[in-house]
Formats: sequence, structure tokens, C-alpha cells
Amino acid sequence: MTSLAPELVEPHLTGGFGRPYLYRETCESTQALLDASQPEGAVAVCEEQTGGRGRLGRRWDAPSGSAILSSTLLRPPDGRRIAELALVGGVAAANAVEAALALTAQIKWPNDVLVNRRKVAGVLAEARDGVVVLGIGINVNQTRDELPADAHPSAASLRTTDGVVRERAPVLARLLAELERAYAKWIEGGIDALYVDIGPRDFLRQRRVTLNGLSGIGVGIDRAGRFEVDVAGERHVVESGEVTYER
Ligand code: BT5
Repeated sequence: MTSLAPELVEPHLTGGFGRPYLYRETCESTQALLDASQPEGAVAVCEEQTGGRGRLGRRWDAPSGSAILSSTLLRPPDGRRIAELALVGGVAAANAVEAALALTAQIKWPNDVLVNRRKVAGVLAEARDGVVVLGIGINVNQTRDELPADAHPSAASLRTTDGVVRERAPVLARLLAELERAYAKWIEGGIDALYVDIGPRDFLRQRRVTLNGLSGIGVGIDRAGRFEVDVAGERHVVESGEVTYER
């Protein structure tokens, strides 16, 4: 089994993110290992989470040693919309997944990365004490049986997508390099500066969607990172929420 121990990951790091690199075999959640005392770009990684978190109190599950379970400490400037960081993480995860698979990845607003309509990565942005802890989970080597069976969208790993068992360390290093790049662009120019990475990957565009009590056709993610829905010819813009969609 491959490992994400520091001596295997640090040689692959190309930028500032991942320094320092906090590593544990087991933790409750990598989100709980970082706080405002850490510098921007500090990263926590575990092989296994006993209380892995999704959004809205949901769980994130992966067998020990099978996935990338990472959190990165960010210190965005005051006044920025924290929810946008889920999309920044989504861009980073989509780029890392595409580089590993040589297949295109889609972004399902606000925080999912899909390949072939299945979720291979999820992002969780949590603000506390003036910092943001950005959690990114990527399913790498899980077999079909090791993925949650009842998830919506249904779950996949890089392995169930192309049959390849991979070293996780280079995928993690790529993720951190992509996150550093995407975050720097976002600091400079907001979601608009990342739109080239988001617009063409927008999974919900033109799909029949329901969110926050609105049912309509997805117009897509806008240049501010919100989601637009066409409800009977009238456009609604949503800042955050849960989307259900029809195939
Ligand atoms: C997310 O939540 O997609 C955010 C996931 C963030 C996970 C990372 S791992 C490192 C860091 N530390 C943490 O504790 N969390 C972050 P959400 O959209 O709420 O999706 C959660 C739902 O996805 C669950 O209710 C399940 O149905 C499903 N799910 C659980 N584990 C999954 C997996 N490994 N792959 C795909 N779907 C999964």
C-alpha cells in the first residue's frame, strides 16, 4: 500500500502549499488539525478519518490508505465570499484529477468534482477565527465495493474510472500546486479570473435542477461563483444551496 508520509510527499512539492505538512495515520478529520496559529498553505493529511465530514453534517468516508484526505489553511483577505473557495478547491481538484486520468472532469456547483457523472472529489470550506480551512477529498484507489453505495451523485474513484492503482503522493502534490495557483488567481481577480477553468466544466448547465425551492433549468455558474436558474423564463441567482438534478 502506498503512503502519504512526508518523506514520500515532500519531494513532489513544487510550491509553498504543503509546508508545513502535518501527517497522521488516523485522525478524526483533517479539518480539525489546522487552526489560525498555522501559516497560510499549511496542509494536514491523514490516511484515515474516523469522523470525516461532508457539508451540512454529512459524512465523508474512505477506507484507510485509499484516498487523498487533505485540508489546507487559507487566510483570504477580509470581505471576500468564503463560499467561492469551494469552487477554487473544485478547480484545483478537477485539474489534478484530469492530469491523473487524462479524462475531463466536471464541476457540479457548489463543491463536487465529477468524471463520467460520478463524484470523484468533494470540497468543504470552513471559516473560523479569521482563517478558512479548505478540505479536499479525492477518491483514488478505492474499489467499487469500498465506495459509498447510496451516494448522490454516485461515487467513483480514479481506480474505478480507469482501472489503474496509483501512487497517491504525486496526485496530492499536483492538487496542492493547482490549489496554490487557483487561489492566487482568485485573490487577484475572484471567480471571474478562474472562469476559464469553471465555465466549460459546469455540469449543471442546461440540466433540469431544483435548489432552494426553485425548479427550473440550470443557466450555469456565473462569474461571481453563484448559480443561475431559469424558472419559467425568469432568472434567479443563488448564492449557496443544495442542488438536485435530473439526468
Ligand atoms: C463534500 O460534502 O463533498 C465535502 C467532502 C470533503 C471531504 C474532505 S476529506 C478531507 C477533509 N476532512 C474532512 O473531514 N472533510 C474534508 P457533501 O457534498 O456533503 O457530500 C457528502 C455526501 O457524499 C455524503 O452524504 C455521501 O452520500 C457522499 N460520500 C461520502 N463519502 C464519499 C466519497 N468518498 N466519495 C463520494 N461520495 C461520498
